[in-house]
Amino acid sequence: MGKRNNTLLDHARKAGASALVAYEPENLFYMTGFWGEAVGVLSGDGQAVIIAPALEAERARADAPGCEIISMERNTTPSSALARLVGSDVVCTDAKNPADVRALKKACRQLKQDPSPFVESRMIKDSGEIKILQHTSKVIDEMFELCTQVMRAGQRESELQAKLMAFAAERELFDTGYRYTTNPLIIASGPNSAIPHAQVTQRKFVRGDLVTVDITLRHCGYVSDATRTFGVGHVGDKERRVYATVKEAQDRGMTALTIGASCKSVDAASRDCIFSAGYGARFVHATGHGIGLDVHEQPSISARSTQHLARGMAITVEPGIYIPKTFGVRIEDSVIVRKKSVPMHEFTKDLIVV
Ligand SMILES: [Mn+2]
Repeated sequence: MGKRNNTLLDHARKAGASALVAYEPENLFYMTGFWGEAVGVLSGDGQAVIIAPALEAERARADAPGCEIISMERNTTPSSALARLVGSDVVCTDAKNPADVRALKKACRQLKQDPSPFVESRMIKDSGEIKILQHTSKVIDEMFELCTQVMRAGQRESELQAKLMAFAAERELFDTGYRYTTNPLIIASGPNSAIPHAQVTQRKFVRGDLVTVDITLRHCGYVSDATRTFGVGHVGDKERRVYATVKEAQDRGMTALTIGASCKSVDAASRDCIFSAGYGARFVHATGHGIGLDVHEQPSISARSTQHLARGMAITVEPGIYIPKTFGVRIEDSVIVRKKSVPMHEFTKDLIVV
């Protein structure tokens, strides 16, 4: 935690602040090791303090043994505790809730509503974080393996999701709580696969379907994300051509991914390949995104990104082609950026027909 908090304070200083206050659970966890309903305070001396409602105090004490825990009544404003801890500081915070912002303004010398120190620090993963991501990715690979064993024509999307989530839960991989879909996974069959963020339905797989299986799960706080597209029974020529194009685009994105490369150039490597094949307009999202304590974090691997890749970033490369109301293909790996980046996923990207 010590090293991580020094990094946080370095980035706070760059933002013109001397202390940090975290309200978002991801940032609180990054700062303290405790994921819960509480406020994390990091003052200039590098010492993190957790202000937690009484119901969370015991868990906070167990998960963040290095932190002082200040227990208080739920839904009361911790103004006096904040004033004592960071009263003379310029404070950077991720707080969005107006009541939290008011309390902070009252407590400290100056407040900056600027989450950038958290964003910047979290973007580069340390070896402990990378180990968790690698383990999570390995379990996701096992889930693709499970798909090849259990998927069959006549099975519902929802049935496959249930099987996969049981497998995941037994291995302590859980739903990420991503707010823009209501299902833990994306299992999109036939025409549903033309929708990048399809909801899981009761549709049964039929011979000739492509099925996109996008597995985004959290383990020990960290999210890994990978996608494979399977065929059911038989795959037509057009589907095979589109699959080959996406596979080539994913491969080119992976090859472009090196320390110092612009995120834009990685996006272009994938996008140009799809464009040349005549499907430019059918690739309707960015090539990738950062992963970590959040499903989508910085950097963004998109055409408009101004960021560059650095050692230790964790990102996805996930081009796709979506033919409305017909079918779609997406292939995605999570990767740690190194001089020569290698994906964290080993499950084949060749088309598997079940
Ligand atoms: Mn993704």
